[in-house]
Amino acid sequence: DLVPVRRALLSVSDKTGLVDFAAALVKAGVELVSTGGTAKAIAEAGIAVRDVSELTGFPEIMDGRVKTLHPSVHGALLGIRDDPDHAHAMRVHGIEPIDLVVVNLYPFEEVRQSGADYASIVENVDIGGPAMVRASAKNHAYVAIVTDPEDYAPVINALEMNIGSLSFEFRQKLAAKAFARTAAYDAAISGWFAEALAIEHPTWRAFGGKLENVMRYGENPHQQAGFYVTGEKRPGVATARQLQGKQLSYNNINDTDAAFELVGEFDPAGSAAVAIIKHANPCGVAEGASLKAAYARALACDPVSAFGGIVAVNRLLDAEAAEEIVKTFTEVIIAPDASEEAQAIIAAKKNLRLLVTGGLPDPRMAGVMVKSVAGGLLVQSRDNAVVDGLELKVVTKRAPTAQELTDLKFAFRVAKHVKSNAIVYVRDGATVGVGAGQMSRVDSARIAARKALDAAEAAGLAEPLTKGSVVASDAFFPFADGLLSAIEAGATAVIQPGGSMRDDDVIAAADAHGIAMVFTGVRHFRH
Ligand code: 93A
Repeated sequence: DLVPVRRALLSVSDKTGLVDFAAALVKAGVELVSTGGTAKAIAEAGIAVRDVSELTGFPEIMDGRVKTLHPSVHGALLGIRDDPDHAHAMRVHGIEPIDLVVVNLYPFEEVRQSGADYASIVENVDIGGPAMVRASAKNHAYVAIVTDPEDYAPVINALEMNIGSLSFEFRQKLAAKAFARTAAYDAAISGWFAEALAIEHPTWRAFGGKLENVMRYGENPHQQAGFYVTGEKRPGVATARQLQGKQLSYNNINDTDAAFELVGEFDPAGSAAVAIIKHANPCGVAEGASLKAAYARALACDPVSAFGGIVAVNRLLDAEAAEEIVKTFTEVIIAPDASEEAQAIIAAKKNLRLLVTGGLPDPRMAGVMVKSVAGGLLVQSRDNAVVDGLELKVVTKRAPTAQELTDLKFAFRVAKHVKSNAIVYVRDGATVGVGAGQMSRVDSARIAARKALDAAEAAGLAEPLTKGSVVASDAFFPFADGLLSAIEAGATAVIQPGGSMRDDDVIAAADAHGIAMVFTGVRHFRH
């Protein structure tokens, strides 16, 4: 399967290593044919090279748009040498066979990155180059195609080893690489169009799922975004029916998902529950006898942040709750269902999106979560641990009271849905302070306590609701300081995974203040 390399066609935009490679090819007895700029660079180095117009009998025309798109070139690349008809056609038409093709394409990607104007970008869409690359790669039974300067040295080595020939295996590998290059090149071009027209970006498809819609923009206005559905049977933002309002934005979908997953932690048979979400974190979660009562308490936790938030409820949205919710500017409401009356109330707010899901997600259900990192995807199973299924261990002298224990579980359920480091204060089935997303746990504790102070001030209360509250931490306290900060804020009981090297210090601090503390043994990091 060794094919001797007698003639090479070189046409490269990136001229890295070109002259050395050309010289080595000539030394190996290869005749060189080349296009305008490439031929010039080779000739200037004093290396013999024929111009491709000599082969085609045709000059480069249209500013180079047509230089190699000619039967003399493509016949030389595509002809099956062992086929008598093909060989005959080559003889009759004077087509000189080409055994090695060296092409790298117009730098479309770089030109596009450089912020060039539309016409320049279009001009850098290479047509003749990919045509030669694909023709040679198709005909790899006879032709070797080199698309990467990194392969120049291996080609010369192989030619030396096989006394002027290349093996089939080598040509096959080069062909595979060539098609990968033209595929990536075309993806870059169609990606450029996708951006300009706000249509599906070709690279998104690699992540799977079915395209539901292309958003006006992503997390920020200069980012493109699409929403793909996986088909997972789970009541939630991807399967919900939108009854009214504008199209959901990227951030809306992300926040609505966070809201509904959180409210799914609360069994609607037990009590009504409401979660208000901003930037994927809860700014208030509460249970109540009715959704209206629960909403009022959720809102009271942080009324400032709730402005422009997402509201999720765990029961059929009724009229009295809808009436309360529309009093605050809200982006999205998501509910298992909504009564006709509630729908009519919401209809008065044209832009407010109302989503109904037909049920609640099961927090225990297994599932997959995907996150992209530079050059890769991180995949993990969904955090489906729920506090009711955990064995809680009292580690302090004092055990929590029944009311404290109920609130501790509530707090831990919420903490699972707060970005780490998460600290959640709860009193009587409502969050009264949430500290989210800090790099230090003690900062989260302080922020949560300070927000409770602000809320108390806004409500005209004498003291913050953290006085006599319980507190949850999504991961263990590495030191006693975070716990001491919570005690200072007025927490009387604590729930946390435990497992720190300094658990003994933390337990001693709790005991010294008469605090009840339970360990869950399970951590709820969320990033
Ligand atoms: O303008 S093209 O689409 N039309 C062609 O016929 C053609 N032939 C080669 N682009 C064409 N090429 C490209 O020109 C090659 O892919 C290479 O990137 C470049 C080399 O041009 P020069 O040798 O003039 O520097």
